[in-house]
Amino acid sequence: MASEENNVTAESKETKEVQESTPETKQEKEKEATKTVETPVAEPQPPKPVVRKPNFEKDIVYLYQFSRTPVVPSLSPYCLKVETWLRLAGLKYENVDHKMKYRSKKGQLPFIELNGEEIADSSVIIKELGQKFEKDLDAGLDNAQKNVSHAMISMIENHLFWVVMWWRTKHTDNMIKGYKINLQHALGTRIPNAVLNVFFKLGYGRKGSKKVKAQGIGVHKPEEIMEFGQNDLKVLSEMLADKEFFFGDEPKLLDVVAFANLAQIYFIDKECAYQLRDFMQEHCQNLVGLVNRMKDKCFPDWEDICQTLDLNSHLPKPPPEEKENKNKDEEKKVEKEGEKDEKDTEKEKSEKEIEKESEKESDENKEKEKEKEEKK
Ligand SMILES: N[C@@H](CCC(=O)N[C@@H](CS)C(=O)NCC(=O)O)C(=O)O
Repeated sequence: MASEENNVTAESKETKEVQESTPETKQEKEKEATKTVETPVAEPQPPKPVVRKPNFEKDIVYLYQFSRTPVVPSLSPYCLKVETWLRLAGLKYENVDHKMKYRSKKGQLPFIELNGEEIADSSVIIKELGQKFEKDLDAGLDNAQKNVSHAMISMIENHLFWVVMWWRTKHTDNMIKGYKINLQHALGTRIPNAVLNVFFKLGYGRKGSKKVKAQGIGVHKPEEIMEFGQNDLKVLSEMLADKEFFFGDEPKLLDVVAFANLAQIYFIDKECAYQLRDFMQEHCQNLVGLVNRMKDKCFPDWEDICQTLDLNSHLPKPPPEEKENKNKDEEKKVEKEGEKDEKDTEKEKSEKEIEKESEKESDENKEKEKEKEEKK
């Protein structure tokens, strides 16, 4: 009620103001009329696309994901899922080398830009691209198979994924070694890897642990979490049995999701101790077979990707001089970013030092107060 009353008051005030400013004399009225005629009528403009790649080509999918690693094309199963799907669907796509700087409006990777529009979240991307380009890997499945696929994808992405995340956040050192992560390259900065690794371990470890706990998996004991993961692998292995792919001779969406997640477990460097990989190798050899089949089918350039860390090894290379100019531009851009990163890191460092100092100070104050109390 009160707000209605306020509206009424506001309305009458407005009317009053309009009346007060209404032109009274004939001259004034004429002046007003000419004003209206002179004002050019603005042509309705099409909305400007709000994209990070303004020089896009029509119907090319621009994929934003993490940088490559020497053991797996993406450390994110969701990014690997989208890229694998794009390749299986045969759509034209280009990875945008953003040095892990951007996130979608939802705050995550992967996202794509298509014809000036951002689409975020692997499932939404696949659904929307599938509809637009009439590509549905699951078209041949019956309803019961589609339901099984849905349940399995949910298990992988909402359960097995978190088991893997838990391990990563608990063993950041092994994660860096196991995936041979080179942060200097990944972020396109000149800050030494030793420094970057420390920040990575603190940031990723702490933030990741919080997320894993909030999700629920992280509250359990390590041996229980490993058992959860092994149970998921067993289910997938039994479902695959001796088939080429989960639903027969051709890969479907479930194969794409399984591959993108199992690759994270299987391709981790052999030198790195990892219980889940050992379990997969010992007890789920058919899943190893599936991972290798998917890799061969969708990533014939896998070795090239892992050696060169090239995000676009699937695209024809530009002629040398064009490439040189492009490289120079990239270098300049990366250099600028590096300088900015260094400043940010310095800032972060001094913030941490300040935090430490104030903690120390408050500890000292507490000590002094305690001493005072004791003297009394
Ligand atoms: N439901 C999302 C999940 C994507 C996701 O969790 N992405 C993570 C990486 S695996 C992310 O971007 N995290 C934020 C970050 O790393 O800054 C999808 O399917 O795309």
